[in-house]
Amino acid sequence: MPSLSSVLMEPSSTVCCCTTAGRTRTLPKRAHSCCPNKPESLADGSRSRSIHSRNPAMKTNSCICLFALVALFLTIDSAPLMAAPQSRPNILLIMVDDMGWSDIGCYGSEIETPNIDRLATEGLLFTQFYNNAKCTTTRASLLTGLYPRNGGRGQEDLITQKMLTLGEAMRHAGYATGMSGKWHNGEKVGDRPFDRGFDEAYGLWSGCCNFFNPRMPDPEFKGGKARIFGHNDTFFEIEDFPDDYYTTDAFTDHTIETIKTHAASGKPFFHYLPYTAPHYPLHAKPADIAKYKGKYAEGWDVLRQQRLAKQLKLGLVDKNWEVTNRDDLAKAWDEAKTIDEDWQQLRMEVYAAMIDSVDQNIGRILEVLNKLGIADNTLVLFLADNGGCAQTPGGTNPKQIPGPKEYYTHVGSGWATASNTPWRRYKQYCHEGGIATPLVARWPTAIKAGTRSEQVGHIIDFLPTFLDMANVDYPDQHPDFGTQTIPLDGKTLLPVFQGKVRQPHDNLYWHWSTNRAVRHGDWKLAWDKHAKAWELYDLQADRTEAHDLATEYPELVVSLIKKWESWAKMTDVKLEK
Ligand SMILES: [Ca+2]
Repeated sequence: MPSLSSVLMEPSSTVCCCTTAGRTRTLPKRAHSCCPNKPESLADGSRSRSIHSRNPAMKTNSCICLFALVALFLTIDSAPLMAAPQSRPNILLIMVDDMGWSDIGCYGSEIETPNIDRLATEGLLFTQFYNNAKCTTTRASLLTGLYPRNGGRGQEDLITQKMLTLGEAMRHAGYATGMSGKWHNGEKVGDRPFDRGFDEAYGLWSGCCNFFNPRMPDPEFKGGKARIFGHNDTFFEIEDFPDDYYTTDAFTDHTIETIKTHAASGKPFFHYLPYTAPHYPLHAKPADIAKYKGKYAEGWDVLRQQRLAKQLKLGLVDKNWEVTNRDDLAKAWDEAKTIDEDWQQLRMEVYAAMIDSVDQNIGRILEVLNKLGIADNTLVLFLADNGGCAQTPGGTNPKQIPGPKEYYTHVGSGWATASNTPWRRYKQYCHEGGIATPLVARWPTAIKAGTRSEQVGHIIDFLPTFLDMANVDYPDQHPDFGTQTIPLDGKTLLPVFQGKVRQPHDNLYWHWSTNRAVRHGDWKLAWDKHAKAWELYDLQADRTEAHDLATEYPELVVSLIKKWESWAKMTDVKLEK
C-alpha cells in the first residue's frame, strides 16, 4: 500500500481544470482522467467541489486523486475574513467514542495510555467537563457550539444551515480544516463533513462500524445495515479495505498526512479526530489484546475499587463522596462470571486493547507534531463523547468472541460500571456516568504544564474557544448559506487555558431519551428513565449522586424544573406526559 506521502512524491506535470467555489483552478490531470466516478453535486452548487479521491491506504488500484487534493490545499482560497498570522495556534481535537471517565491512566485506569497521560502532565486536566451523553448529540454540540435543536430525534436537522460547524467556523477564520473519523451527523450529500466546512475529510459518516472493514454489514441482530464510509465526496465499498485495515490506525494515518499537508500550507490548521474506539463491536489487534491477558481476572467489582483507589490518590475524587460498589443496573461479578468467565474477562481485555491502540496512535501524531516543529503552538485536546456503554446488542452471548472482525459483541453493564468509576449510570443517562468526560489539553505556548482545573465546562464551549484563539468573532450570518445564525450557547475556555477564572455558565442542560438534567452552580437536578422522578444533588458534597436532596429543597427543585422545561422548549424536546 502506498502512503499518502509516497503519492505526494509522484511527479505529475499534466493538468486539467476543476471548478471550486465557482472558480477555475489548475489541478493535476489525474484528478479527473483516472476517476471513474463523476463527483456528485452538492446541495449548494456554489460550494461544489469537483475533486474526489480515495485514501491511498485503501487500495492501490483505485483512482488516486490525492496529488490533486494537495494542489487544492496549496491553492484554495477559502475567503477568510482576516489574514492568518503565523502565530495563531493549530488545533487538534481528539475524541473517543463510548469511553468511561476512568479508562485512561491520568483518570485512574490501569490501561496503558502514556501518550494521553503525557498530554495531562504537559498540559491541563479538567475534572468537571461534560458532553451530551450520546454520540450524535455530543458531536452536534461539539461541532456547533450549540445545544441540539432537534429535540434529540435522530440525526435529521441536528446540524442546520443556521449553525456553523467547526469546519466552517475555522475555515471562515482562515484555517485549513481536516477531519478523520466518525461524523454521525448526517450521511447524505450536503450533510457530510466535506459539505460542511472540512477541506479534507475521511471516515465513517454513520455511527459505529466494523473496525477491520467499516463497510461490512452489521449482524442481523443489530439491523444488518452497511455503514457509510467515505473520503470527501467519494463513498467507499466493502472491497476498498485491505486485509490489514483497522480504523484507529487508518484515521491516524489520514490525520498525520493531512496535518503535514496543512502545516506546509502556510495557514494554521484545525483538525478533528473522532475515533470510533472503544465503541462496540469489540474489535482489536491480537498483539494489543495480548498485553491485557489475565489482567481482569478479578472482575469488575474489584476493578472499580482499584480505580477508585487510584483516583483518590490522584485527588480526582473527594474522599467524602459515597461511591457505590457498582451501578444498580450491573450484576455482581461473582454472579456474572458463571456465564463464561474467560469470555467475560476477554470482553474487557479487548476493550482495553482498543483504548491502548488509540493511545499508541496519539503517540504517533505527537511525534509528528514534534518533527514538524509545531508542537508548542498546537492545542491538542482529548475527550470522550459519552460515558461507558451498558448496551448489549445481540444479548450476552459467549458465542460472540471479542476481538476478531467476524464477531460483534460489547463490554456490557458490568465492565462499564468499572469504566465509569466513581459515577453512577452510563452512556445515554444524564447522571455523571453518562455526561462526565475526561478532558486534557496541551498547548505549551499558553497552558502551564501539569495543571488541573475544577472549572465547569461543556462541549458547547469548543467552537467559541477556537474562534477566540483565532481572534475571529462568531458571524451573525452563515458565511456559506447567508442564513442568520443561532447565537452561541457555549463560551470561551481560553481564560481557563490561561490559568484564569472565567465567568461560569449560569446553567448547563442535558437530555437524551427521557433522561434529563440541569446543573446550576453545584446543584444538579437529574431525571432517570428508570426512577421517573427528579433527583437533586449537591455536587460539591456529593458528585457521585448518592444522596437525593429533592424532598429537602422542594422550592429549589421547582425552580430548576422550570429552567429545564424552558430549555427543553428552546431545543424542541418533546416529552410524554
Ligand atoms: Ca458514543
